[in-house]
Amino acid sequence: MSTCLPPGARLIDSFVDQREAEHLLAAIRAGPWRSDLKRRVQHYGWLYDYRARAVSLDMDLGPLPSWLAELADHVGQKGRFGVAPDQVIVNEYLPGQGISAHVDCEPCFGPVIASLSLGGSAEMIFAKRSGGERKSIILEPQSLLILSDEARYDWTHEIPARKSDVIESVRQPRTRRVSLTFRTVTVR
Ligand SMILES: O=C(O)CCC(=O)C(=O)O
Repeated sequence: MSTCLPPGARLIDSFVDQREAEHLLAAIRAGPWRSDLKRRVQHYGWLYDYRARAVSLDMDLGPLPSWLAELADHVGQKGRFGVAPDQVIVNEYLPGQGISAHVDCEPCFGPVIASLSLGGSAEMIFAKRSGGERKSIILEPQSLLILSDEARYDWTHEIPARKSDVIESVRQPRTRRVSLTFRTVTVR
């Protein structure tokens, strides 16, 4: 498996600094966790129905909270979203937890998706939907991953449910990782 990003993906290191990361983690700590998946999640802006793979008008949760709104605008600009993200899902991954291979709901969300990593690092694996080519990267804390074009639509992404990853040839135990995924809802 080659270690790099699929076409249309970008990784921005140190997108937030340590102070902002701590501020975000503190706000998330006090946020409304949902436990309907194997991992805990928080939904902001719009609720996403994982089972139906849908967002509908009655799932509008209102504007993003103030601690997220400015960050979402910044992500939207850096990620060239066109229309600023108005939905954020916070995922908490304890060691051993991951997210299965998927492409984010195509009719629900716009053409750019971005994910900010906080806390621990984890390997993300990309697989091309036709042909099965695979690539992988380590998502470092405070980095922002942006998926557009081919990376958004033609490749799945996955975080294997593992307790450790091999990083620079050394097996390293995972620690708690929290991610914020930014999307623009297209249901109107
Ligand atoms: O944790 C991440 O960085 C990715 C999250 C993700 O793929 C998702 O919420 O659909």
